[in-house]
Amino acid sequence: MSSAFPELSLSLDALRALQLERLRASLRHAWTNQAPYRAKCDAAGVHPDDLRTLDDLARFPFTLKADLRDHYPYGMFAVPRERCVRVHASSGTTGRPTVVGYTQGDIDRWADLMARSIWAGGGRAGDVVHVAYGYGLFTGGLGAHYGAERLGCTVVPMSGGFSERQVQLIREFGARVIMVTPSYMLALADEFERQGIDVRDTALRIGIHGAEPWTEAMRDEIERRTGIDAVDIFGLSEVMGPGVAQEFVESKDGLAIWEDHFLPEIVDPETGRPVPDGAVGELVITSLTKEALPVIRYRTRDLTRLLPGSVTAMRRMARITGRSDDMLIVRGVNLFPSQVEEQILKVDGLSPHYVLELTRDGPLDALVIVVEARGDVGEAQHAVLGAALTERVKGMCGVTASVRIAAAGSVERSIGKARRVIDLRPKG
Ligand code: ADP
Ligand code: K
Repeated sequence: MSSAFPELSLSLDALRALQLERLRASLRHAWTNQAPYRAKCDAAGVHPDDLRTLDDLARFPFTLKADLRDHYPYGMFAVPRERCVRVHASSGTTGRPTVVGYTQGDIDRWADLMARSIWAGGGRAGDVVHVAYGYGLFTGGLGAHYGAERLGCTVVPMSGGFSERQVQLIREFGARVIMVTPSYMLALADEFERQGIDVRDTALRIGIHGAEPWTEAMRDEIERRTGIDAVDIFGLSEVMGPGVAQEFVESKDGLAIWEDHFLPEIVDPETGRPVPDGAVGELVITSLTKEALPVIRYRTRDLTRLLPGSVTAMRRMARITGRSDDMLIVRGVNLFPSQVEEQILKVDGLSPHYVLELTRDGPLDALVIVVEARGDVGEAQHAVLGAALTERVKGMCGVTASVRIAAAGSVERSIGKARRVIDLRPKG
C-alpha cells in the first residue's frame, strides 16, 4: 500500500478503535452545535453519553434531506457561517436546493480523500487529469479538482459540455485520467468515433466515473470502446461530495468506503431498522470528522449492500442500483432504470443512450423505452431490436414495455448527470 496513504494499511481493530473515538467526538459536536439534531435527540431521549460502542449509534435519530431543507440555508451548520470558506448546493430538481458548507479543515480533508480516491482509481502524481464534471455549485468539478491537485497531478479544469473541444484537449494535453459521469463518458466515446480517433491512440488510460447510477454492462461498454479502465466513485453533497467511496482499479470489486471518515450502515428503507452486512437496503452515513456540517445517520436513499474489505480493511459497498426515490413502480412492479440499462446493453445493435417514458393508458401505466440504435444499424433492423428488448425486459421483471428506436444522436445527451426518466403520468 502506498506510504502516501498510511490509513489504507490500518488493521480492522485499529480502524474500529479510531472510528469509535471519532464517532464520539462527531456526535458530541452535532449535539452541541447543531440545534435541530439536538432537538431530535431530546425527543428520542438519547444523549451522546449513551454511545459506548459503535452499535449504540443505531439508537440515535436519523438526519434527513428534509432537515437540510427545513433549515435552509444555514440552519444545520454547526459552526458560525463566517467560518465556512465555501458552500455547495445539490441540484435540487424539486423544491429548494440543499446547501452544504465547509470549513477550511473540511476542504482540506475533502482534497485528501479525493487524492486518495484518484490514487486508488489508478491515478498517480504527475498525471494529467481531465476534469469533465461540472464546476460550480455541484460538488463534482471542484471536488475532483482539489483532489487531483492534492495528489500532485496537472489538472485540466474543463467542466462539462463542448464535446468536440473535450476530445481535442484530451488528446493535445495528454490526459491519462478523466473524471466524468459515465453517461457523458459515453457521449465522449461517440465524439472520438465521430472524429475518427481511437482513444487507444491517446494517453487516456483511466476513467473515474460517478455521480449517477451505472451498471457493469455500462463499464464493459466504456472499456471495450475506449480501452481505458473505468472505475466507480461515489459521494453526495450532504455527506461531503465525491470521494466518500472509491473502487480500486486493481480489483474492480465495488467501492471501498473511506471508513476512517465515514461510518456506513444499511437500513431497511421502510422501517429504518439496520440490516446485517451483505443485505441490500438504504445506505446511511455518519460523518466522523466534518466540522461545518456534521451528519449523524444521514439517510442517503441510495440502495446498496456492504461487503467486507478486500484491498484494505475498509468495507466496500456494492455498485448502487438506484435511489429509493428513483424506483419506478410500473403496474405494481418495482423497477430501476439501471435494470433496463442492463438489458439494453445485452441487445447487440442498441446503444445505452436511453430514456424511460411513463404514461398512463386508462387505468394502466405504460412504459416506453426510447433508445438509440448504433449508428451502423439500418432502419430495417429496428423492429427486430425493439422486439428483442421488449422480450428481455419482460423476462427480467414481467413488465411489457414498448420500445421506440430513436435515430442515432437524437436522445438528449446530458453533460452531467443523465436524466433517465420522464414521468408523464397524472399526479395524485
Ligand atoms: P443531487 O442530490 O443534486 O443529485 P449530489 O451530487 O449530492 O447532488 O448527488 C449525490 C447522489 O448521486 C447520490 O446520493 C447518488 O444517488 C448519486 N451518485 C453519486 N455517485 C454515484 C455512483 N457512483 N453510483 C450511483 N449513484 C451515484
Ligand atoms: K444529494
